[in-house]
Amino acid sequence: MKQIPAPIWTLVIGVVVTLVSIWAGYNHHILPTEQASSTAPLVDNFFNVMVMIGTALFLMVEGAIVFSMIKFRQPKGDETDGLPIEGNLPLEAFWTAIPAVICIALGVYSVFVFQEMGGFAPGDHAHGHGTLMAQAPAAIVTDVGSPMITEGDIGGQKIPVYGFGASPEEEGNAPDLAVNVTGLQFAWVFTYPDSGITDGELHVPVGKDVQVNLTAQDVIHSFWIPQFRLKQDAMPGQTAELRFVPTKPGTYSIVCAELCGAYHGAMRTQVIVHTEEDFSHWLESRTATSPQSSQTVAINPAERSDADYLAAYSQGLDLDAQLVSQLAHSPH
Ligand SMILES: [Cu+2]
Repeated sequence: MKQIPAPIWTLVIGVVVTLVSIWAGYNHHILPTEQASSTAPLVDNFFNVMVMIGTALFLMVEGAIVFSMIKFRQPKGDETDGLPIEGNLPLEAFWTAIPAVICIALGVYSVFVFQEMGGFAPGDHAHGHGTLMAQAPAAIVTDVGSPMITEGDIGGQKIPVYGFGASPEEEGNAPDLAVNVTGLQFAWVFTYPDSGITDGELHVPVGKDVQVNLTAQDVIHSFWIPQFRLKQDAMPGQTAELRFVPTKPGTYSIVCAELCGAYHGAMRTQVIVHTEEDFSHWLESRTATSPQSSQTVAINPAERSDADYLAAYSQGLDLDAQLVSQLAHSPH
């Protein structure tokens, strides 16, 4: 039988490795399946490409090892040493160059993803001409916790803002909705500067450009929404911005991803992505009803008052008394 020439083998192996790697890149099921924000596909595509490259490298390296183990096995009865091979400059240059090219390409791609996510533009709207000021005069100052947290351009002095700002398409535009978020041991508190609502859960409308202004009252927390593929540290004395567009109505977990104390594990809440109509209903229900009304709590447990929400966490914990009372009597 005629031997199959080496170039044909190389080609066939190359095609098989490529196909298997692409398949693995899209079928690894490592990430949470749901993508619920505009950021999620960007992050996932990047991750998928890394899985593809990783799979190809794994197959080639392991394949070469297994092939060599079989092909170059010591024959029975052969007690001689192997060939004294030392160094192969072209080969070494080749296998140094490939990882270098891969790393640089991934680096460039990651910068592109970072830019698309708004990583280079936190705080940019402070100089923009958007409608934020008209909509939300209190937008830039969180009214929960101390010290007073500001962001953006205050008194001509640029205060550093961390996180993710507007996507390139939205750059210079004000967000559709601003929410101030404070992390404290061991809960998240959400305040809506436009309407004065305070809640223990995050409510956002689908398809809208949402800006979260994130800070912490006591220690560093980390605000993580896995289905949004967003995670940002909440730091005492500093504001971080997270801007995103929720793309899928539903309820998703918000998790503290920074070990912040004894009850860190309980520091969870949820984000409810409403349809636009549901969101305005929620806004109305929250602005029309006094938070002290026990009826609100009784009618819909999902919209418990914040004092109620925090009660579970505050017992025996060192919760800031002022903040809790602020929550209980927050103006509506
Ligand atoms: Cu925490």
